[in-house]
Amino acid sequence: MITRDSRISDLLKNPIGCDVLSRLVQYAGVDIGMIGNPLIRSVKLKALPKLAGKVLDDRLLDSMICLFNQDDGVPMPEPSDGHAWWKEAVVYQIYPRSFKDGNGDGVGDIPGILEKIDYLHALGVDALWLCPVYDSPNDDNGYDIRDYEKIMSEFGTMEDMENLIAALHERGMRLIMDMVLNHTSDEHRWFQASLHDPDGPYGDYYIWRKTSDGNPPNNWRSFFSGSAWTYYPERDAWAMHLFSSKQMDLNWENPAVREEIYNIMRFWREKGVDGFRLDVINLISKTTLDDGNETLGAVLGFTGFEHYFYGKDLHARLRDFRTYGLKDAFAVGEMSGTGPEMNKLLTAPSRGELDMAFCFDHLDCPGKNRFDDYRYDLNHLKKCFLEYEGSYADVTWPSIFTENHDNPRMVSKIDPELRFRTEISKLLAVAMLTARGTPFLYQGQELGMANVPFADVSELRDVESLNRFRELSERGDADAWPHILAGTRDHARTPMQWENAENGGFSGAQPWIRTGDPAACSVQAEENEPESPLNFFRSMIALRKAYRDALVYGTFEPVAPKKKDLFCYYRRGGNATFYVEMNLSDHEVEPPELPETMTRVLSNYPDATTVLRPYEASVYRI
Ligand code: ISL
Ligand code: CA
Repeated sequence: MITRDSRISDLLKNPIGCDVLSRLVQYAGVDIGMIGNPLIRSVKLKALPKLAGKVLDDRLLDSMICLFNQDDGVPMPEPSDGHAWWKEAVVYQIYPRSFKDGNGDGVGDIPGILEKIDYLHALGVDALWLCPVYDSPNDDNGYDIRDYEKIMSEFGTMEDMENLIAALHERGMRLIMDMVLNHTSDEHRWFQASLHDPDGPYGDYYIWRKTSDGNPPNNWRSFFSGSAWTYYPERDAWAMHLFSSKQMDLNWENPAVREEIYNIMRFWREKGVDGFRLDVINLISKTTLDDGNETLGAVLGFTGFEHYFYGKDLHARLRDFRTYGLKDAFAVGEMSGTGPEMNKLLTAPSRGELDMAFCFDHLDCPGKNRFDDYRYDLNHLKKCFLEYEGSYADVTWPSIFTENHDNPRMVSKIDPELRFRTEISKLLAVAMLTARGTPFLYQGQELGMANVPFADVSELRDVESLNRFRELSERGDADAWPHILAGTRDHARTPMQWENAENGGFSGAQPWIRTGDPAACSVQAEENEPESPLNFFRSMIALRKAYRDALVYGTFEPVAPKKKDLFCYYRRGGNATFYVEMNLSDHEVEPPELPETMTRVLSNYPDATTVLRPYEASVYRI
């Protein structure tokens, strides 16, 4: 048990304490070495409010202590292994709105995906993850679902969806659907019934609170700006929305809500869906509705987080969800703000909850967030991957990704001038496809697609960016635009570049969002270029598949892990050993000396020399 008399050193032995402390240190950009200092380790928790009262008052300390004790007595899961299709798969994430327009209306759709299925098959990917394709008013491009059992009309029909599932299965490929279960659209029939008939069967499906002073029930902030509550005069009550004001949080405390959710899952399992990506699934249990700590809120960018990012009923809910909803379907949970120890408890096979977690620690450098304009240092990626693929992977299986629909393009984060676009995209292919974990590639990543020089806010479409820009501008923030331009999720949402043609060959009509730069990279051009990122990704995927025992299930043995700017390791298994060597910087570095005679099988430079050139990345066979 952690009490007010416990010391920082006790906290580090507590899995939740350890995760929370290292997250805070990372967000604040403080040198992690500080925690190693014996003086700091001996500080008692009750002294913290005196030392850092502004950041950590008594109330926050007490709620943190509750959080640390939440899993008290729960043993940490033991190391485990075992084979599974989803460990071996290379997954490809599709943002359907931007992938391929099949009917010429400027919006990507399911027939468009079907058109390109052989492209994906030839790339060698085993499974597709589709961002939401359900009926939705598109306040957040499908993450606001109006009907879970209907396809969005812009994307096609249920028949198109069934055809896609069949076409994938015919090719031995699988389908992972995105499931958004923390919230529904305010246009969902449940919400409309809840709003208009508080005493009816849907009255308690959402998180409603009344207040008498005209203020929202607490100070929680939405991830997409403003309060996390909207007042509805129809019901004279406030409803919670952690995301946009059209994404209403479901009340998972209500057994009837959980039953509905299990039925939705059954519906899709029966359609033949193989797995699910569970949107912000760690947010479903709200421990209390008390005010959040304002200072912590200012650091994180959203107040209230400590009360729901690892809520007290999360594990119990997920266990039931596994039993009655998921059954044997694969499930990867999007976890925002949890750390590796928590994720082990959420995903280790012995725990009967989820199979895998998306963890975001590696996406931004310490002290930085997505909206900061800075140059990403690959040494941070290395630090995180060493952790994921090392002791973490002994216990549960990591997900490996560097891009998705919520983040700017990684090549641009590392090298905004794109001097080394090709080298870096191939380096990322090496890092992801030799990793001990499941690689999730994001559409366009295989081409080296980069950030887009949006001219102004009129070119943006994302609700998060638009709200944030409005909020900052209203505050008179002179840096509103550079800030939004650095972090907007729209960088990843411009049309897939199929050809160097108008609209990148994505559509004959004006696309719903502007196109990037199809002259810089496109499928058509890269197909014909042997040294292109596309062909490199293909070769890397093929290598991973041919040497599954080494490159998927094999051991991960870092070489010279402390050497800055170098990321080197062995992957060994079956009868094969591979050596992976990467220069993480834009200058030359000395490679470590190795005794073995090795054959270079793949590299982003045509020939080997005695030094490693900028972002040089190679895979050797021993
Ligand atoms: O900052 C965050 C929390 O630490 C966010 O990144 C949060 O995790 C993320 O925005 C959640 O994303 C998912 O749910 C959203 C949706 O807009 C995103 O596209 C989806 O990936 C709401 O459904
Ligand atoms: Ca279309």
